[in-house]
Amino acid sequence: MQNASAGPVYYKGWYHLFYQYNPDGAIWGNKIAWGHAASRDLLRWRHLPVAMSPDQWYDINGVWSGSATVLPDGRIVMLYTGSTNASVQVQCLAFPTDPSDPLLINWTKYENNPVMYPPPGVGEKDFRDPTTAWFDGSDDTWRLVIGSKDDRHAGMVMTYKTKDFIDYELVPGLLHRVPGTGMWECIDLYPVEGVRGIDMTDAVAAVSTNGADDVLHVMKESSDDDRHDYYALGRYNAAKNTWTPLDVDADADVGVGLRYDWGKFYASKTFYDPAKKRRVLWGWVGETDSERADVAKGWASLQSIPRTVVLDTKTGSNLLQWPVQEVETLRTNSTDLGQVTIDHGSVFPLSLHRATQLDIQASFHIDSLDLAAANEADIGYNCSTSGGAAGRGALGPFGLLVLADARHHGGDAERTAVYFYVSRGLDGGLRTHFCHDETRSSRANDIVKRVVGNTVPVLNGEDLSVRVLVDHSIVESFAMEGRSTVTSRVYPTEAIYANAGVYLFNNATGGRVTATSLIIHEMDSSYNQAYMASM
Ligand code: DQQ
Repeated sequence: MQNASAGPVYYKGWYHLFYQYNPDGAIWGNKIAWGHAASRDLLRWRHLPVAMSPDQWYDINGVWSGSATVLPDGRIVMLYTGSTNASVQVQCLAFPTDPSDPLLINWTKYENNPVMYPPPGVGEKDFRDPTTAWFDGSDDTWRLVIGSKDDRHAGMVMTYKTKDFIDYELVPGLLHRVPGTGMWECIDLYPVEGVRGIDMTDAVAAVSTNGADDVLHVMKESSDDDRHDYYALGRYNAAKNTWTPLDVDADADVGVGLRYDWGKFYASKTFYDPAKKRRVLWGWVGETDSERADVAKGWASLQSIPRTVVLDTKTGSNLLQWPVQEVETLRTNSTDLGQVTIDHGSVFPLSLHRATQLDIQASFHIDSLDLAAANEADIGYNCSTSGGAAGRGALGPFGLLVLADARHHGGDAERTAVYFYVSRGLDGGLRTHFCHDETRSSRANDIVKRVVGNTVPVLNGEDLSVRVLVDHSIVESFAMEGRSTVTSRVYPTEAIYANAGVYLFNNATGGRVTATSLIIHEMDSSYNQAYMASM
């Protein structure tokens, strides 16, 4: 079983993914170790030996999540959470045993671990997942943050500073706290700008020298209560140890507002890729079938396709997530279907050679999207509660059916619907929703099937666009250039191999929708191009 990613890092030409791994089975357990894989391109991976096992008093109940910091001289410092023999959460230090090994196969735990204990007032089981550290020139210390919760069920973030990664000092005050959100796992804090990524250390240095904290910083927490990853944009000030959300509305804060992904996506982590000057995000995509099925198949959980993360400079209020460009190297047959108009109440099959692994790029235009139609749009739509792809309205739902039975559609034929639905808000303005309907995705009945999604910002004159990555049992969608994303695990039993198909559909009650552009790339499997052991 794998779970959260831990300590992703780029080192000597290789990307490293460490992840929470139970070598004993397909379920979570008390012997969690760090699994390890490495890649040169984020796509084709070499599985490597377990990097760290629970074998010391301070991590015998689990080598839990953590983060890598690359020091200016190139050395890696790895901080992770150990669950001790008394199940107390402590922070521990480890180093590559052989820094000249680009594969970082062997790891040495620091002899005087642990280096941090839960501070007074913090629960001994509420202190985990240290972040990557960054250098703050204002007092020449490295800073890092750790998530927790207080005794009133508020999620919170504490800052530590250190000069040598051995002695740590708790910085007074909390970096952030949001009532009612419970335990915050796998905190991430990083700067974002438009177009390309910047390193945390560079951003903090810019603030220290310019005195202006104008670089936006994302704060992300993984809510243990509901198992979703929430973020907000804000201003970070290292000297004052403050992070202030841009949007001060209580319902827009970390833990209650924006999510990275509205589907199955949790305990994610980013890292800065110095080779391509970008920030890369990975999420843990768990199973939605039963534990019994996972045990039977002998494995559980995926990592999402790695995503670049930048600020959406058009809206200024959200991130843009997009599959790393390397994904495009897996494209094989590409079909440009040009313009297709879909009448209300109709379904349009697309003729493809193979539809189990796809990269679909589609843009839609509602032909009747004028004021009259807007007045018809229904109020208060909600992806999860408004009837899914079968619930009909004036301006939706319309979009794609993927991993859909190519032999017949409708009724109980298997399909996963990826769609837009335009409705009216209480203020009369239009709202665009982007949703996945998983309820018909499989005939198997031991699966959690839901309708998931949320509103997505659409600016004046923009068509409704989506990129959908399909890979047998996972559908990852990026709406409006990545303003909103939805990931679904689906388990078709009939819409598989040659019987898998793709349809366009428009289930609105009136009007027409035009797919103004529709390009479908069939994708190769990265396994077909795996590294040889000798590489
Ligand atoms: N699970 C890990 C923790 C992390 C959580 C333990 C994420 O480090 O907080 O496996 O699911």
